[in-house]
Amino acid sequence: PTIAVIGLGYIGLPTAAALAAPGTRVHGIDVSQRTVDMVNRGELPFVEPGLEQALQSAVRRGDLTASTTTPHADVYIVAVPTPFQDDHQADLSYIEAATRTLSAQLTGGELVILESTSPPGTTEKMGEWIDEERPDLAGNVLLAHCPERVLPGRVMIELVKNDRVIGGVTPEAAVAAQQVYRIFCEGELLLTDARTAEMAKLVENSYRDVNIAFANELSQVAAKLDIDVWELINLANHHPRVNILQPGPGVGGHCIAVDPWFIVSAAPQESRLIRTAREVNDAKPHQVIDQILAHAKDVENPTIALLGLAFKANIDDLRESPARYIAKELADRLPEATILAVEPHVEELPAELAALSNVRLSPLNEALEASQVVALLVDHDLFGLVDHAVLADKAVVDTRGLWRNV
Ligand code: SAJ
Repeated sequence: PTIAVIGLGYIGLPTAAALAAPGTRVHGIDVSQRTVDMVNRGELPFVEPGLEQALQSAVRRGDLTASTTTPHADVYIVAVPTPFQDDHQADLSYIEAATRTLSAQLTGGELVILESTSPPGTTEKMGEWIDEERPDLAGNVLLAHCPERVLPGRVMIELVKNDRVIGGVTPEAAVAAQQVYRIFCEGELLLTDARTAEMAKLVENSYRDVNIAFANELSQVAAKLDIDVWELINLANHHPRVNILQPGPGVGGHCIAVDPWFIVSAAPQESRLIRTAREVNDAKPHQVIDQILAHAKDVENPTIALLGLAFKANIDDLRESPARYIAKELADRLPEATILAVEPHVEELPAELAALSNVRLSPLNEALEASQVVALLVDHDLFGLVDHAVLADKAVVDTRGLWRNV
C-alpha cells in the first residue's frame, strides 16, 4: 500500500521513516515548506537520536518523499498537533483541516488513522467531517485511532518496541490499522474501539502527571519541614511497593501538561484529582521563581545563571518548558538583573527571551563565573559535571536534586 503521513513533526516524521524502512512507499505532508524541503534532502528539522540515519536511507532509496500538498494514498496517518485553548478545550482545527483536505483524494475503502492525542470522540468526528466533504462515498472509509506513546529522546527505539493500543471506529478498521503497524512495530498491538483508545492515551499521561504532582507536592512539604526531599524519596522508594517520581521545576512538554485537561473537560465533576495534580504542577515554576527572587534580593544588580531551558534532560526541545517560563518571568520581574541562560542544545534563545535586553545565552563556565545566584532547571548530563567548588560562594537553587551533596 502507499501510506501518507500528515504532519512531519516529532511523531509523524519518525513514524514515516519507520514505515519506509522495510521499503513501504511513504509520502509525508507538512504545511511548512521548510520542513518539506529538509525532509526531501534527508535533513532533520529537529534532533532525535537514530532518526537522521533512518530518514537519510529512506530518502536516498526513494521510499520516502514529502510535499505540502496531499496526494492519494491507501492509508492516511494524521499526526498533527492538538494544542489546548485558554479554556482547556482541545483545539481540533489542525485535525479538521487535515481531514477535510485528505477527503478530496478519497475514492472509497481507504484507511484513515488518527495518531494525534485527542479527546474522546475525535476519531468519530473525523468520520463526520469526511461525510460532509464526501457524501458520495457513503461512509466507505475505515477510521481508527492509534495514539503514539514514544518518549522524546528514545523515539526510534520505542516506536519499534512499545505495545500499541489500536481503536477502530469499526472492528474492521482496527484490524486494518493493525496490519499497518505490523510493518515496523514489534510490540503487542491491542485492539479496541476508538473512544477507549483515545481515553487510554489520556489516562497514561494523566497517570504520570498525578505521580509527578505527588513528588512536586512533597518537595514543598519537605522544604517547609526542613527535610531533604531527595533523601526522603530515595528512602521511601526502598519500600517494595513505593516508587515516587522526582520533583522538578514543573511539568513541561506538549503532552503531560495538556492531556489531563482533555479528561477534565470531558468529565469535570468526576476528575477532581486529575485537575488538582495539574494545578500542583503548574504552581511549581512560581515556587521556583520565588526561591530565586529571595536569593537575588540580597544582591545589587544580580547576575543569575539559569542552567537549562529544555523541558527535560538531554533534549533540545524547548516547547512548553517550565525553565523557559521561569527565565521569562525572572527577566520581567528583575529588569536590573542579568540573566545568563545556559542551554548547550540550542544556538539561539527562543524569540520571547531573545527580545529581552537582560537575558543572554551563555556558555556554562562563563555563566557560573559571573553569577551570584545559580538555578539548575534541567538535569542535562553536562550540568552534573559542574565542579561543586565553583558553587561554594553562590546561592544555589537545585530544582532537580542533581547537586544534592553540594
Ligand atoms: N518530570 C518530572 N519528574 C519526573 C518525571 C518527569 O518533573 O519524575 C517532568 C519532566 O522534566 C518534563 C515532564 O515531566 O518536564 C514530562 O516529561 P516525561 O519524560 O515524563 O514525558 P514526555 O512529555 O517526554 O513524554 C510523555 C510520555 N508519557 C508517559 O510516560 C506516560 C511518552 O510515553 C508519551 O508518548 C508522551 O508523553 C506523549 O507524546 O504523549
